[in-house]
Amino acid sequence: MTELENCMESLITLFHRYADEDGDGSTLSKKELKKLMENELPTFLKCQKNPKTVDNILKDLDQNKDDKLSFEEFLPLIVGLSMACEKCYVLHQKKKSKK
Ligand SMILES: [Ca+2]
Ligand SMILES: [Ca+2]
Repeated sequence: MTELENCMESLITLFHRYADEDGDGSTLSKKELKKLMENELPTFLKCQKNPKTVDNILKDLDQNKDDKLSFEEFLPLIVGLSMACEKCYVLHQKKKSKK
């Protein structure tokens, strides 16, 4: 498998590892989303001062308003975070090349 294929597989595996916990493996409940973020995105969660961060994220992403996130609804979170990370990465690279 290629690097990108591996990334996609990891993302899918990760989603289902947490989504499967309550027996409904097709969606992340709020509890499952919270656990996923605490375990997999601790740095991001620490930067957020608001204790309601997970609730807000769920509300933002939940398009069909069932209080759960399908894989499709979950992806924009990863995309958004990746875009933020990429900005940091570019900045970091620029700093390095200045030296
Ligand atoms: Ca679930
Ligand atoms: Ca939903």
